[in-house]
Amino acid sequence: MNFSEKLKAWQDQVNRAMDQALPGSEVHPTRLHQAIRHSVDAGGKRLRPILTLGAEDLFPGENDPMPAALAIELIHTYSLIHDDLPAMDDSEMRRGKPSCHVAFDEATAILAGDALQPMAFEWLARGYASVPKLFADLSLILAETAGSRQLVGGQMQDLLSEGKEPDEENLSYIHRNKTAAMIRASLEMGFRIGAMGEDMEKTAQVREAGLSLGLAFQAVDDLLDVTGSTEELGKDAHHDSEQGKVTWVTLKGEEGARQLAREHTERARASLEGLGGNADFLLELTDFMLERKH
Ligand code: GRG
Repeated sequence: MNFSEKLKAWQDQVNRAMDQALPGSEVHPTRLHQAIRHSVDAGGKRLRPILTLGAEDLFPGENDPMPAALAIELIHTYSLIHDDLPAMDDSEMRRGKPSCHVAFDEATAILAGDALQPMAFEWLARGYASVPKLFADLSLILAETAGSRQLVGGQMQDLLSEGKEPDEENLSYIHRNKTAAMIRASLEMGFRIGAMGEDMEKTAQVREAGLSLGLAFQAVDDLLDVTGSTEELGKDAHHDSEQGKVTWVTLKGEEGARQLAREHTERARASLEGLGGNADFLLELTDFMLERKH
């Protein structure tokens, strides 16, 4: 299979596994489960689960990476639902559809996001029950990444910085924690599940690769906010600029942001190449993420 075929095959596998594992929309209370499905099924790129599958495939082992891949997508989806709320980023569109609170209501969207968080750890517990050390390590990576020093901390700092003077150090903190940490964790969890998962030197290199990939992803996201259309993006274009958000484009201009994305991409490639193993898919995905249009 070439790169695009493999990407599509993995996206389909993730979507099927997700559909099977999620409570059906007929499960009581139906409104909550419909809201969860509305957001999870809305057509995200499944980038994080695919990074997990790709990282396990670097040194394939005997454990299935899919439960971890789904768990990280649940946390990612909860963060999008809550980020779209009026109290946070106030976005009406997500993944080409009305945001959860627009399609349902605010209370339901809060609860849908709340429910997705324990569900992620429930799926890890079910998926790795027979490998307790692996379950503990994966839970620790995901809990730390989603917690107050990383994902939630990055979001807090982002909210606190709205309308403030541009500050490169602060922006780096926000992007490292709000965006790059979850991308790093996706790779790290997949690598941990594979055959070399307990090699600390390689783990450090995987973390480096993931962080650089995440920072490149965010620089591209900042660029797409000014260059993409709402139709292409599936969410409101120019949203950051309209909200007075500081981004790499406001700090460094379009060319500066593009240059930054290229530099982080190069760093991610170098770390991945240094790992050995079956890195071809992840290397192509790294380039694909730089060129993405949504
Ligand atoms: C509410 C705790 C909390 C955190 C929210 C995810 C997030 C943090 C904010 C979303 C705003 C944003 C543009 C973040 C940066 C990049 C990002 C996470 C984009 C969305 O990820 P994609 O493009 O989305 O992978 P899909 O829909 O394809 O999964």
